[in-house]
Amino acid sequence: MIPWLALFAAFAMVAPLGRTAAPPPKPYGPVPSERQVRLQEMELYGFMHFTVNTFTDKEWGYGDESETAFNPTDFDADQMVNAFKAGGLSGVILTCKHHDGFCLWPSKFTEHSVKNSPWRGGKGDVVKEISDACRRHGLKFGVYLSPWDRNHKDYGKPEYITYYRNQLRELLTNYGPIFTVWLDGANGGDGFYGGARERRNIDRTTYYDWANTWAMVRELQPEACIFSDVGPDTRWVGNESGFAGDPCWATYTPHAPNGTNPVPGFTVSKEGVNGQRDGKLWLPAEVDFSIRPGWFYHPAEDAKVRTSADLFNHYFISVGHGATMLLNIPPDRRGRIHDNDVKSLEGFGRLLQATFSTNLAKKARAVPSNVRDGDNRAFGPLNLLDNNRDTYWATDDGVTTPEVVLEFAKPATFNIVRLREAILLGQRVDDWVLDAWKDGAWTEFARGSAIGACRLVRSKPMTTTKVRLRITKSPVCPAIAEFGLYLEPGVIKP
Ligand code: FUL
Ligand code: CA
Repeated sequence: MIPWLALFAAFAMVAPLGRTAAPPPKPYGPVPSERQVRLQEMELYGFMHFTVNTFTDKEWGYGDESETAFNPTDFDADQMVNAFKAGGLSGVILTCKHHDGFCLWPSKFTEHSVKNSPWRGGKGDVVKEISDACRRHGLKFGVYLSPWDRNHKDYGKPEYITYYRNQLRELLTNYGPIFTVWLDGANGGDGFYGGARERRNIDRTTYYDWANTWAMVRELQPEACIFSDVGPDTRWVGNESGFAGDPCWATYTPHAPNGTNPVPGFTVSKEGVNGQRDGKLWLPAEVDFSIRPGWFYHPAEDAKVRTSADLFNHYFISVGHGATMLLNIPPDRRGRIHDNDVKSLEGFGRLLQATFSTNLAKKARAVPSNVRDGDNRAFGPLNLLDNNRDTYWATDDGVTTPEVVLEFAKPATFNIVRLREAILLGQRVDDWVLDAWKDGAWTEFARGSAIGACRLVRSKPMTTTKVRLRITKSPVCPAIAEFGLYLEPGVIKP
């Protein structure tokens, strides 16, 4: 039994009035690991795309860029990390090396790095400065290390895999705790490759030998998640436009386009958008997209920064569909986050804060149609309102379509509903409906299928004394961790 489940069991044993312990519901289907739960609970974190491209105005450097191109004029890690923090982001994933092969840290294994740039007289280390700033400001730090390397002469040969692992080892040993390792599946073939200037095609199913690289990550940073098209901890949602499907199941079976072995860069990526109800793995989707049209900073895009309202909309269709939101904000040529991006992030952070800091459901009485084990408090409805994802309302095993009503003494006005399942017990619910009490009768205002770690419903504002959640289909008894109601600022027109 994993410790978290042991905790559930222990909790269940503290039944009131000396009642005997009631077993918690049995997990259903694939369940998350602790590291996956931790990542899902982060919900929203940031990408930082920075390299020679920032200075050459490119998205994919060819690999022949001079190290002297990298020269931020006013680098400030605190300013950047604070901008991420203002947006409510809980972590930063830095492109330590992008496809062009330039390293933002002074790697021992190449000359193609900050150590040969004019920045900080060749003594600088972007990875160190950003990871230290993250720790100072309470954000987690993660690494992106591009498997495709258009600079390295050995790319395509076995020697390069040794090089790649040596670099990953540096990143995973010298910069403190890493929350995620981001493994990009991209490969465009042609590159500089140490002057060869040719096309190098690799067999993606065998070349990288991912199993052994993953094992190294587990050994060096056991708490870190690994992202790739096939996991093992998080999957690509299959688009870079900023949304997860509805539904978006955390359960997923990656498939190769030709029916063989799926590997990073070789999957039917559009399946990532919804996952599959009967997916074999717990592999939640991560929604990566940029605050600007490009991943890297381009001066011509300064007026094309997404607004706070736009980011907020995307929160509902990523986090609100059970995925995590990975928002890219690229540093500019100073080595700072541009003012337009900072303003947008600050506004976004304020919207999140103003919306989710007050859970109106806390004022309600939750009245369920059934509680597991004859009203055992360990599974009771108060667990829906305690802002704790580990406690949940559950019903008896045979009761798979229960309902729970939030009753208010005075009418409440809300426009957002947040549902969470107790995901340590798997993704259980198939279908649900929400109703509000209106003019003496129930009126349906939303329905859906997957719930998972988080399901947000955003609608027009409603004022009512009763809100009802009906589970209309579930293969096993539901285990619902949270049922919250919120009102976003500005939706009520004066
Ligand atoms: C893609 C890359 O090719 C883009 O440049 C970017 O890094 C994005 C996050 O992943 O595969
Ligand atoms: Ca709870």
